[in-house]
Amino acid sequence: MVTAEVAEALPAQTPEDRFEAVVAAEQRIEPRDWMPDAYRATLIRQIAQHAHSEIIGMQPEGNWLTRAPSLRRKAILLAKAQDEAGHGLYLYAAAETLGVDRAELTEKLISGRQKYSSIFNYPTLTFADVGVIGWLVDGAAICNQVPLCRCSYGPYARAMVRICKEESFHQRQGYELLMTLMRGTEAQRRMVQDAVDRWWWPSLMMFGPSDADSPNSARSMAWRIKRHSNDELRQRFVDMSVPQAQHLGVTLPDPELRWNEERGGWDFGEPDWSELNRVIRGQGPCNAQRIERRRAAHEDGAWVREAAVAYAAKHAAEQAASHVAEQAASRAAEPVQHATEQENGK
Ligand code: FAQ
Repeated sequence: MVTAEVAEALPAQTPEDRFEAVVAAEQRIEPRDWMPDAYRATLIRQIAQHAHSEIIGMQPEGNWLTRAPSLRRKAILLAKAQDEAGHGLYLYAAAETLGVDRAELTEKLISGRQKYSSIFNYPTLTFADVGVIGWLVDGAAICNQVPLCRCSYGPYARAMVRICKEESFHQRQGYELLMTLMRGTEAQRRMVQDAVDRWWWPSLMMFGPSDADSPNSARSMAWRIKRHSNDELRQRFVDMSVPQAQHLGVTLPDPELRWNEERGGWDFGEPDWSELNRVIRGQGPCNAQRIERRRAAHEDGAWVREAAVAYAAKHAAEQAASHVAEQAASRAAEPVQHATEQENGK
């Protein structure tokens, strides 16, 4: 394997060669390194989509903040939504290292020119949905994102390390909520099963289209941005979730689900790809509502951005003025110092 040190030492190395060698050696590409334009564009597309998903992803759960059944559940949910806002911010910051501006990315989201995960276009009808989002949606996010901690682009990989730790906490929170409901009344158990029935297939769709229909996978895997294909990760998620569903006491809504002894994994049915395509195209149950809410929040927040810019300008002007004053004071002190040195016979 070529290491970066070896790559560095190669004579007459082109930037392209160095890029390829660093990626092949499992080292990181950093913001100031040369990178192919298409690599940069792919990262901006994926990181922006990921950041938008975290921000829009607060909405379905936010629906239950004022109606959580206890103060404890409300505090937990509020903390989870705050984590998601934080994830969005790390990811926008990672995207900015590639030379794009966060304001520009937000504009692209609210004008429909950039995507966010299909999963957040489904409604949260009962409080059990909050538990199922934690268990299945965060569970799918973990399966997809743990390998991204080894992504070839440094700032994205590093952001993912912290995000994954928090997602794993979120998943356990969701599972604990569901376990509590399953120990409750018959009506609560039915509520959990109903939520699982509605969220199972959309969770499988989070991994993207099947490998045969995934135009970006091959190149992203060659560049070591993605480390596994969409289908590989989907399989990993099913294998992880089936025993968890059994332990919980719910049925996954897939009649084709059965253990395959030969491959040591669960066989499962084909997701409805036409539904995924509809949701990605903006025709899911809540697409219009999600974007409208995001646009309103952005417009309502205009005064905060203006205040922050005004404060930054004032702070910079104050710093510049104090720098000028310091320089003037040190120039004024110079002749005195010179005279003192002469007096001392230096
Ligand atoms: N939804 O060629 P591929 C979370 C698009 S965060 C919408 O396979 P790629 C935390 C795709 O962009 C969840 N669009 O694409 C949380 C591409 O369109 P484009 C978000 C989708 O990039 C939990 C086209 O289809 N996670 O859950 C979807 O190689 C709870 C062709 O697809 C990430 O973003 C979809 N499901 O693979 C928050 C993880 N699938 O751009 C709150 C990082 C595909 O060419 C509560 N992203 N598309 O026009 C990835 O790993 C990848 O981008 C994939 C897609 C796997 C999503």
